[in-house]
Amino acid sequence: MNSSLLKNIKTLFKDTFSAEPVIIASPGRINIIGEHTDYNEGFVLPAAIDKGIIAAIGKSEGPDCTAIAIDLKESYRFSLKEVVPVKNGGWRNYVLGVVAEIRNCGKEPGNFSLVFGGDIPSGSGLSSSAALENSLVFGLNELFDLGLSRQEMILISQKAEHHFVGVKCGIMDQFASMFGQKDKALLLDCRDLSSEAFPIDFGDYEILLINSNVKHQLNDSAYNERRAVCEKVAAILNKEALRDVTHEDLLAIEDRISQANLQKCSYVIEENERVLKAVEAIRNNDIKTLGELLFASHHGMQHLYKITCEELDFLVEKARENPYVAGARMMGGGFGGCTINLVKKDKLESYKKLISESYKQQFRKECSFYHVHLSDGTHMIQTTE
Ligand code: GAF
Repeated sequence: MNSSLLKNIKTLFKDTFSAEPVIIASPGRINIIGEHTDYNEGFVLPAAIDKGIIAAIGKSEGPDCTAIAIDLKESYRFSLKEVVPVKNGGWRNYVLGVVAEIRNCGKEPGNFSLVFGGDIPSGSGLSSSAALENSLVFGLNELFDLGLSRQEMILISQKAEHHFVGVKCGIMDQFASMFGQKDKALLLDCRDLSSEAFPIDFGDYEILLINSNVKHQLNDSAYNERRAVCEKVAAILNKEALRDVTHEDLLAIEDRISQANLQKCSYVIEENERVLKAVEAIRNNDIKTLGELLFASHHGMQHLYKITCEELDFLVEKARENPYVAGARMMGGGFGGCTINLVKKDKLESYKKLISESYKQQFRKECSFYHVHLSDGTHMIQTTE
């Protein structure tokens, strides 16, 4: 819990609005492995982290709703009579989208006031957007007694992103943010949303996130294009999703799809298999195998799925060369954001020094480092906290 952020949000809310708010903490996520497998109804291995969004939400007596983004020092007033996407609306569309999708479920929130802020830089690939969506739907559910289950809430968050932001995301981010558990990772089957939370112990190694500080832009059509390719190939094969497709199936339609699309689908099939192998490796405390799977995942995203960038490839290459890093890969949607690295605990500081110097030399800009702890999902904070 970021106590200074919490204090600032509470103070601003109190100074601006008269109602007593509910305060919601909603975490971002990491993903150990399983990238772009979620919308193919496959497996993912994410965890919620101790960084995310804090939102104060209260009922409003006035005729409108007001939302304030404390970090950006921006505020937005809107009427529940007109909830439509705003062109280039940024964070506003997450807020509007959640309201619209709650209504699509037949529930009616009243006018509200919202102040929110976070400690994950947007564009770092740690799912600040899912954290924001979840905090709002969770808060409105509390405030207006809407009777939504956690599962209904994550589907609302996901649809808000589809319809108001324009990203056809899978369910991993919203799920991890909502259902995270302290010190545990979640093996999620994205087909039926069944999951298993299990304790993570990397022994002598620790997770280090390195932000390339290249802002990833999910609404970049590249994400939606990848999804469309996967769905098209599954449809050609008469399968529900790529989850059901094998390498042999792909070879059978080799002359009907481009080489590039065949490679993309191969990546998804392989990545799905890697998730299950990674779970096995974690259960056996086999960090070496887990690390190799992370490197292989990055290799697939770089050469087959083609969603990395120069900076991410550089960071993973450096990790590969270093004997104290068991594995590394880019994380999230791609084209920027963070790499996840498994680094020997007693070499962390020297590794960070080495990377920050070489990254600066190569790209004339800084990378940033984050240490994260696995934490609980979206929850209400007692106001005495
Ligand atoms: C983004 C999406 F929001 C997720 O649903 C997932 O597809 C991820 O990219 C890639 O694994 O974070």
